[in-house]
Parts: sequence; C-alpha cells; structure tokens
Amino acid sequence: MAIALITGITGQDGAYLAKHLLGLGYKVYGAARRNSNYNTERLEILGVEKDIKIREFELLEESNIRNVLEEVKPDEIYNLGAQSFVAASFKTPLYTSDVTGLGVLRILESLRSICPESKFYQASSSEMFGKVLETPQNEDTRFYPRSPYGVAKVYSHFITQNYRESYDIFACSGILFNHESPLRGNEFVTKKIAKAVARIKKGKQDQLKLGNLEAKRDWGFAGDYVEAMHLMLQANIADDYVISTGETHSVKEFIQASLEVADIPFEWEGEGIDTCAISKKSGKKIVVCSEEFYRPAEVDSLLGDSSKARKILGWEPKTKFASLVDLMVKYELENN
Ligand code: NAP
Ligand code: G4F
Repeated sequence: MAIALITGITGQDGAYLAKHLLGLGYKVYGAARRNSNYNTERLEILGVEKDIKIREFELLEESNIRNVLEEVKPDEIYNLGAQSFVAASFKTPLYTSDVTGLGVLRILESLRSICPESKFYQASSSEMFGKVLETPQNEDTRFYPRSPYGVAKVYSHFITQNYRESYDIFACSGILFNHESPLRGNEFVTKKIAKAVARIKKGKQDQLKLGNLEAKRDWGFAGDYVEAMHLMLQANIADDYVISTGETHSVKEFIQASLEVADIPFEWEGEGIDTCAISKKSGKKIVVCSEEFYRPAEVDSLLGDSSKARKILGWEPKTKFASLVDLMVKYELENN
C-alpha cells in the first residue's frame, strides 16, 4: 500500500486530496500544526476523518518536519501547507515568507537526507503571474508577483525546481489557478459571496461588503484540481504544470451568478468603488464596495492555459463556472 503524507491536511485541498487518495487505496498521513483543537471539520464533512493518521507538523520547525519524515517514510509528499491568504500576506509579510517560502526548503532539506526516494508535490500558484506579462498564462510565462504571498510562492517554486535539478529528487510544482468549493475558507471571495448571498436570502444579513469587483479569476473546482496533483506524481518525468479551466470571470460576475442562483432580483448601480447591487424587492443596497477590502497591489486578471497537463497527464477540469457557483450557493442555502 503506497503511503502519502499531506501537509495542510486541515485546509480545503488537504481534505479533497485525502479523500481522493484514500479512494485510490493509499495509506494517508495528515500533517497538521499543533492546535488546542485540530480543525478536522473539512475532513469530517467529506467523511474521511477517521481514515487519516494525523501527525503534528509545523512548517516553521525543521526538527519537527524531520521527525515526521523519519517516522512516516512517505512514498509521496504533497506540500499544501501555507499561509495562503493573499490579503493577510500584506499584514504579515515576514511570517508568510517563512511559512510559505522557507517552509518548502525545510521539507526539501529533510527529504533529501531522510527519504530521497519520496516524490514531492509543491502547491505553486497562479498568484506568481501577478501583473501578467501575457495572456493566457502557461508554464513558460514569466512571473511578476504582486504580494508577499506571491513572492514567497515564486521562491518555493524555484527552490523545488532547484532541488529537482541538483539532487535528482522527483519534485513537481502544480501552478494551480484559483479553485474553490463549499470547503473554501470563509475569507476568500467566492465563499464570502456564497455565504452572504444565502444569508441575505434568509433575512439573516442585510449587506455584503467587498473590495475590487473588477478583478478577474480563472476559477475551478478544488475536487477536480486535486486529481491533477496526484497525476503529476505518477508521470514518468518530474515537471511543472499549469492547472486551470481556461475561462475567466470577474468578481462582479460571480456575485451576479450567485444572486441568480438564490433567486434574488437586483440591479447594478454606480462604478468602481461606488458600485452597488440594489434589491428590486426592498430597494436597499445588498452589495457595496469598501476601501478596507482593496489590496495595496492587485492582480487584475488571470487566465490559465493548461494544455500541457491535458496532453501529458490526461487531466481536464470537469466543473464549469456556472456549476461551481451553483454548487457553492446551494451548499450555503442548505447548510448555512
Ligand atoms: P488553506 O485552506 O488555507 O489551507 C492551508 C493549510 O496550511 C491549512 O491546513 C493550514 O493549517 C496549513 N498551515 C498554515 N500554516 C502552517 C504552518 N505554519 N505549519 C503547518 N501547516 C500550516 O489552503 P488551500 O486552498 O487548501 O490551498 C492549499 C495550498 O495550495 C496552499 O499552499 C495554497 O497556497 C496553494 N494554492 C491554493 C490555491 C487555491 O485557489 N485554493 C491556488 C493555488 C495555490 P490550519 O488549518 O491550522 O490553519
Ligand atoms: O478569493 P481571493 O482572496 O483569492 P486570491 O487573492 O486570488 O488568492 C487565491 O488564489 C491564489 C491563486 O491565484 C492562491 F494562490 C491563493 O492561495 C488564494 O487561494 O481574491 C480574489 C479576488 C482578488 O482580486 C481580490 O482583490 O477577489 C478580490 N476581492 C474583492 N473583494 C476580494 C474581496 N477578495 C477577498 N478575499 N475579499 C473581498 O472582500
């Protein structure tokens, strides 16, 4: 039975990947940082919590990482752990660089001496393309990160590549574009919108406050994307792959589609920071913009070209934008 170690097991992708690997017959270890109460909620929602062996794991602490690798000796390591919220990285740039950037080096150094045969997956990000230099973005597009998070991901991407080339480690980076699900963290824009729209529908919330509604993202479904992570580690050659849908939509379009799923009639008014959505029923503003959610530097538009993954890995996204919005808003209407 193959053994997988997933860091960031308590996060969105950790939960979907664990479920996928268990379904393929893997023995799954989940690496989670110490907490007064491990946050296993997502694993419980997917019904896999009892099948995963949790080990204490802190990306800031090399001795801790070494102990886990010595005990588990994994065939495959999926490094999904990170300070992953872009907006927070402007407030905690040093911490983000340490966890999201140097954390990867700590794992690679430990892997190199303890289990050099382990295959390694690094969670790279479309945030590395930042102020994009071409559209769509593929594996050869130059990076231009726009946040401390993006810069840390560029570091971790290149250190993964460097260890692959220097020490012949089977190390891959998946350059994943935004992927969402009902298990997405509450601060991310899609979850924030889906949750608020359901609450507005039920009369539990009056208004949703957001930042830049013009930003565009290539949004896919996390359940589809974790399959690509696994496929990368089964390929003949270790390499890097863009994973995306090839469609881009604005935050405004996501709101529009969400209000339609919840059957809330509305109309748009204003432009830029004065944009708002007015309920046709109450005449009140149900969506407004606020300076507090704008970022010091923005990634305006992302659109991925995942033809390499389609060709070499045989991977393709199954969930389109409309189905993703439907899935997320209906989940909130039923469970919120
Ligand atoms: P997420 O839900 O925010 O999960 C992040 C995980 O990292 C959580 O389990 C968190 O643990 C853990 N973590 C944070 N700091 C840690 C530390 N110091 N030591 C050990 N673990 C730590 O993120 P996600 O959406 O699942 O994304 C997974 C990975 O893919 C991340 O590396 C992210 O940057 C990257 N990525 C995500 C996307 C996307 O659209 N989702 C796109 C491209 C790349 P706690 O539960 O204790 O906080
Ligand atoms: O949902 P977001 O916070 O995701 P963002 O910044 O694109 O980052 C996510 O995707 C990356 C892949 O490209 C990952 F690497 C990263 O870990 C994370 O998963 O914001 C999306 C867009 C941004 O342009 C933001 O400015 O939505 C805009 N936005 C507008 N109002 C908002 C809000 N974002 C958030 N979180 N909250 C708002 O109120």
